[in-house]
Amino acid sequence: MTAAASSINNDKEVPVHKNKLLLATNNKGKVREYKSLLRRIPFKIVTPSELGITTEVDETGSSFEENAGLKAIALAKESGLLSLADDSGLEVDALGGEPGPLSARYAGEDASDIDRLNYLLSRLKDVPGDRRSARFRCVIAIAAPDGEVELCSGECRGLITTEPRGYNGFGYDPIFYLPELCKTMAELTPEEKNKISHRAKAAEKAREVLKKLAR
Ligand code: ITT
Repeated sequence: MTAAASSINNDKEVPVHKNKLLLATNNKGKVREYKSLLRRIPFKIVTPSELGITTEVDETGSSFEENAGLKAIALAKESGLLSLADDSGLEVDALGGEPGPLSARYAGEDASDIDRLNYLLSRLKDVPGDRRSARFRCVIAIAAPDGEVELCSGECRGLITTEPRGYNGFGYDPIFYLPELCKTMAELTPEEKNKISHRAKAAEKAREVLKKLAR
C-alpha cells in the first residue's frame, strides 16, 4: 500500500485499536465469515449498515480484481475509512469459467441463492461427474480513501454435485463438493470452512497487509 494509505494509520496519537476498517459488503454470509477470519486484526470492523451507508456499487468490471477494487474504492471514498471489499464466485471448468464474476447475477438480478444454484445445476445436467470440476475464487481489495488499493486472492478447488447437500454457509456452498473431506462446503462447520475456503486463503494475506498498515 502507498504512503497515502499508510498515513491514515500512522498517526501515533491514535491508538491502533481505535482505527476502523469498513467491511464493504452487503452480503450477510461474507460479513459473518470476515468477522471470524479477521478477528485478530488491529482494526475495529464496521459495516456499511452500521454507518448508515446504503450505496450499491455497480460491478461493471470483467474480473474479480476489478470489481473488488471498484467496491473497496467507492466505499473508502464515501466513508473516509480504510475499506475491505470482496469479489468472489465460482468458476466451473465445463462452462468455460462461468459464472465467474457474474456469480451473484447468474440467474437474474432478483434471484435467490437457491435459484442461482438450481440454475447452475440445470446448466450442468448433461455433464458427467469426472467433468464437474470447479473452483471458488475470492479477491479482497483493501482501499484507502485516496483510492490506493492492495489486492489479495485465494482459491479452493472442488466438484459440482448433482443436487444440493448441507445447510451451512451461503450461496453455492451446498453444491460445492470437497473430495478430500467427502463433504460439500455447506456440510462443513463455519470453523471448518474458515480453515480451507477461498476466502480464508485471501483473508490470511489480507491480515498481513492490515498489520503493516496499522504500524
Ligand atoms: P457484495 O458485492 O455486497 O460483497 P455479493 O453477494 O453481490 O455481495 P459478489 O458480487 O462477490 O457478492 O458475488 C458473489 C457470488 O458468489 C454470490 O452469489 C455468492 O453467493 C457466491 N459466493 C461467494 N463466496 C461464496 C462462498 O464462500 N460460498 C458460496 N457462494 C459464494
